[in-house]
Amino acid sequence: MIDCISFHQALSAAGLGLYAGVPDSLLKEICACITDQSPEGAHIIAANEGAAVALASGSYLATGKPGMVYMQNSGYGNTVNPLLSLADPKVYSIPMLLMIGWRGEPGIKDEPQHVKQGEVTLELLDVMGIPYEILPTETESAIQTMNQLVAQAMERHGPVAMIVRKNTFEKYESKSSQEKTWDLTLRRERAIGIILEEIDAQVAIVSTTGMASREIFEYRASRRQGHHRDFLTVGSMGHCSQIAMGVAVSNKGQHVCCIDGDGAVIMHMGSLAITGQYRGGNLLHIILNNGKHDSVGGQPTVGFEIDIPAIALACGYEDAVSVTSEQEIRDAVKKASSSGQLTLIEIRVLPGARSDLGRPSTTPIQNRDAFMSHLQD
Ligand SMILES: Cc1ncc(C[n+]2csc(CCOP(=O)(O)OP(=O)(O)O)c2C)c(N)n1
Repeated sequence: MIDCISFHQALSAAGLGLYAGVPDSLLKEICACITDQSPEGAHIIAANEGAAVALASGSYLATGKPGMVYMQNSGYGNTVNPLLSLADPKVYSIPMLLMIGWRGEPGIKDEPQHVKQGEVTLELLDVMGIPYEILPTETESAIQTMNQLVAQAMERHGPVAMIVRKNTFEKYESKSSQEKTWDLTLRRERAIGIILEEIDAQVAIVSTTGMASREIFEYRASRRQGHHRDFLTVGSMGHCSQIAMGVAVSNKGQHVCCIDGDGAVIMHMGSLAITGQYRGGNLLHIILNNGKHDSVGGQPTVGFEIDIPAIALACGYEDAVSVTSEQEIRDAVKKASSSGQLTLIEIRVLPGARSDLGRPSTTPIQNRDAFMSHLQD
C-alpha cells in the first residue's frame, strides 16, 4: 500500500498547486494527509466536485501550476461540465490531475449505488478523452505513475486522471483533531430517532446519502415499522431535497419530510432557493449538521461556519430554526408539522456513528416500489 506522507511529498515535488475536492472513503487516508500537510490555503474541500475543477482551474490561471482534484467516482458527474467546457484542450486547455476513488469496481462487492458508476468509470474517461492510469499500490511505482501523469497533463494541456482502487493507501493518523462542538450532546442517530418519534406516522421521509439513511433504516427495522415511508437516497448526494420537493409538489395531500446532511445541502445549495419558493404547506426540510462529511471519514465541511437558517430565510423559507437539544428538536418538529409553513430545521449534532451500523437490506427497487405504494395509498 502507498505511504501517504511520501506520496503527498511527491505530489508537492511534482509542482502541483492547489488541492481541491470532495472526500471519499477510498481516499480517506490521503485526504486526511493532504488536510494535515498542505500549507494554509493550498487545500480546499469544495462544495462539489465540479466546483473543485473550477478551483483548480482558477489556481492554474493565477500560478501556472496544475491543481489536483480528488473525488469519489460518484462525483464524476458533477465534473463533466467544467471538464468538457472549461478545462478541455478544445476550450481553455487547463492541465490538472484528477484523483478518482473507484467505488463499484467490477468484481469487487460494493453498495448498489456504486455498481453502475463503477462499471462505466473508465469508459466515461475514454469518452471524454481524458488519459488515465490505475494507481499502483506500491509507493515508488505509484509516485512514478503520478509523475508521468502530471507530465502528460502539462504536455496535453488538459486533465489527466489517476484511478484509485480500494485499499490503495496505507492508514494515516490524522493530526487535526481539534473539534468545535459547541457543547453538542446528541449524535445524528439519536436526533433521527427523536424526529421519527415526533413526526406523524403517515409523513413520507426522503433522506440523504450516507449514514443518515442507514440509521433511518435501522430505526425502522428495530421497531418493526416497515420501510415503506422512507425513500433512502443512497446515491445522488445533494439532491434529496429536490426529490422531496418533487413528491410534495406532485402529491399535495402527502406531507413530506426531507432529512438532509450539511455536506449534501452545501453540495447543491442552489436548491434551497428553489425550495424556498414552495408554498404547498406539506414540506419540512431538516438538516442534520455535524460540520463533517461524516459518512466518508469525517473531513470537515463549512457547516459550522455558516448560518443555514439565515440562508434558508433569505431563500424564502417561511420559518427556520437551529436546535441542538432533544426537547428543542421535539418542539421544532411539532411546530413545523402543524404550522403549514415551509420550515427548515437545522439540528446541530456531534459527528460519529456506531461501528456496527448496518446497511439497508432492501434493494433500491424494493425501496422505490414500497415508497410509491405508500404515496399512492
Ligand atoms: C457526488 C458525490 N460526491 C461524494 C460522495 C461521497 N459521499 C457519500 S456520503 C458523503 C458525506 C455526506 O456528508 P453530509 O451530508 O454532511 O452527511 P454526514 O455523512 O455527515 O451524515 C460523501 C462525500 C457521493 N456519494 N456523491
